[in-house]
Amino acid sequence: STSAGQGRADSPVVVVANRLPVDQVTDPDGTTRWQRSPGGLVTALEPFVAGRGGAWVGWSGSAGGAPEPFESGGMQLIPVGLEEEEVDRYYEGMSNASLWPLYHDVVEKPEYHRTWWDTYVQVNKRFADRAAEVAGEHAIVWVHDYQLQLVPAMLRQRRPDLTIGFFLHIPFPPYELFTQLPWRSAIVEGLLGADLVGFQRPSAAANFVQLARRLHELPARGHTVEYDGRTVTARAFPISIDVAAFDELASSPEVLARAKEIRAELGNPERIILGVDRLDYTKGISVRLAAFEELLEDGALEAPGTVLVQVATPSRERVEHYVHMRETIEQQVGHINGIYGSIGGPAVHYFNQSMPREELAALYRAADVMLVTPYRDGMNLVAKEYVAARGDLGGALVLSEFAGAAAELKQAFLVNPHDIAGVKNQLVRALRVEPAEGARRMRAMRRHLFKNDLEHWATSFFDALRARA
Ligand code: ADQ
Repeated sequence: STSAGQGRADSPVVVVANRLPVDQVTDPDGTTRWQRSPGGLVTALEPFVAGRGGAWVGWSGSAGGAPEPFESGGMQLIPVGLEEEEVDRYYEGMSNASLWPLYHDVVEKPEYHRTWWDTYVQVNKRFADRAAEVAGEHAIVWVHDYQLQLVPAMLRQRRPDLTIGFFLHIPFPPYELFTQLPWRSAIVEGLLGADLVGFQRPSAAANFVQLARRLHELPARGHTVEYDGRTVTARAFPISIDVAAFDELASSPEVLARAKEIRAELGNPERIILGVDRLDYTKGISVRLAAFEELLEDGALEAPGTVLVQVATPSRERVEHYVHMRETIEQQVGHINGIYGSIGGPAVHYFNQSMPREELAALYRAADVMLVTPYRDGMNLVAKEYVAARGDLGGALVLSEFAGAAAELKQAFLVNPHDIAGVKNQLVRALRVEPAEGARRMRAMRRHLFKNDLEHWATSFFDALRARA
């Protein structure tokens, strides 16, 4: 039993994620209210949680004490409070300045601080406590992402009756990199608390099984590890998007009209190249700017006949790596426009803004080539959104081999983002592809996506987890 205000202790399904599926918004009159988050994950998980007295445990996104649990969209929402210092150490420190770069091939050097780790442990305990309080007898609990890797074991210790799943949205590094982490054993043990550990790619699942074997000398075979008298399964569940919804949005009359308008506002260039990313050093934004600049320099491309539109959503602006990266990118953009731009005709249109989904869909529809060049990415949903948006079978996708999406979108123009000459070649090929050949590639990728959408992902994971109950 739980005390008042902690939610009812009878949820058959509990989702545990860093963030709640709602954002706190303040109206002009100063009153605050909760608004459903725009992300796809919420849409995907809601049907499994809502309507069955399910619960979602997460942080509200602002520092301070936890608001009371409340109901929203048929779910019990259980806020976890984080103090300012905990946000600094658990979220911006351990999660985004240690684990994020380490798990993305140390693209930037991870920092390791014991104070960050101690707070990470403390905050993971808090999430595990809330989940243990709200879960009903033999409930199914699904824990999400790198911020909460200790929760599975902490939860199992409190509630051995539960069936626990974990899904990692980002890559999982090989033994040689992972073992840098001073707290490597604790993380592996944390994850081994789950019955099912899901990853974006089979190689990530294999990395995890190998770690358990080599670091902990545990018996491991294929997808499974024997630990503490239990069998832990590690498997790939590649995440996706709501393909049908995105397809429909992108072919609506409003979006099509806006796509035309965008082209006109850009000065009716012959070719539009597009990049859309969270402003993150893993996304390889500099690489594509460099490739574009060299092609202008070589004379292979000319501005403003060909323009690059780069939309980069502000992200993690208090983490130092991000401040530097933003300066570098903005200098690069300024440099290219200084040399290759003309009055009213920049070569690069750069936006450090978040945009509504309708506007993104219109940009995808207007773009002749979509450039997705991360150095490392768990999946990359932008690539999938672009393909879903091209019901006209137009456009071409240039995609990094180091994005999880490359394993599925095989008909993309694949590139190694470390190889600038290769990126330039593939970009030029994509710009010049014959319409029939472009359509053939797009059709094949769309066929794959329609079969492997977000609902398919959520259902596969829940089915695999229920099979363990
Ligand atoms: P992210 O690193 O955030 O996700 P991604 O998968 O590309 O990366 O998703 C970004 C989302 O944000 C997309 O839906 C995109 O439309 C949206 N977005 C990007 N720029 C935007 C802008 N300017 N305005 C509005 N929306 C914008 C992490 C992992 C990924 C993994 C996902 C899901 O890093 O590898 O695919 O989780 O598991």
